[in-house]
Amino acid sequence: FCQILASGAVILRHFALHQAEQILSEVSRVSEQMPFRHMITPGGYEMSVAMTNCGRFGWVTDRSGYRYSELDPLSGKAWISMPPICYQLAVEAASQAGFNDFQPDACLINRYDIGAKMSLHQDKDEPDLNHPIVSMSFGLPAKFQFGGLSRSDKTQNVMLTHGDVVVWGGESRLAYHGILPIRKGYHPATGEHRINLTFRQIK
Ligand code: MD5
Ligand code: FE
Repeated sequence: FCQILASGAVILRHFALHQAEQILSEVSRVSEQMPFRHMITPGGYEMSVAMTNCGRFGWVTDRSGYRYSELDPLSGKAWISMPPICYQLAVEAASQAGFNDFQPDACLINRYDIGAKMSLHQDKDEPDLNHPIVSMSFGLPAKFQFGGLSRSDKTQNVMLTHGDVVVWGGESRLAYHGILPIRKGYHPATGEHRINLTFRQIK
């Protein structure tokens, strides 16, 4: 079932539930070769969220800034290709939300340990903001903060749970958002973690 959170923001509850085990085993396979790491923001802070990528492009940050890179800065090698099951489900989710020409070529994989958070920010490193972002959540639940186009706009909290998929497009594409610190817990699929995949189209 499908909920409209705001103009352009569609929550597909449990949309990835049946594929969860398969997707999480692909995440393990990717992270065996391209391990999760805590990247450094341009301001010099270590992110509490651990990240890796798959697909042609990966999102990276270091002291010189945020960018998409075809190479993993740790290994110097190209990222692992995007697993077809992930690609297909992301395309299907985008299509359910009315985006019929979404061809993701970047998948950022976020691993949140207990206490990890992501402060309020906008996703604006992608060259074509007409493409949506599809996000899939697995494991421990998260309280997602969803705001407006200004940092100071009031935010609403939305719980994202195992198997939920959100399509962020249209007017919500540039909305401020964040993840409040993950609360202590255990999920049978991920243990003491929340895993989030975001699919983006760079080229
Ligand atoms: C997460 N990740 O749950 C979120 C899911 C990130 C990030 O924020 O940048 O890796 S993506 C949420 C998102 C993307 C684009 C727009 C909006 C939300 N929004 O308008 O709220 O780890
Ligand atoms: Fe974001």
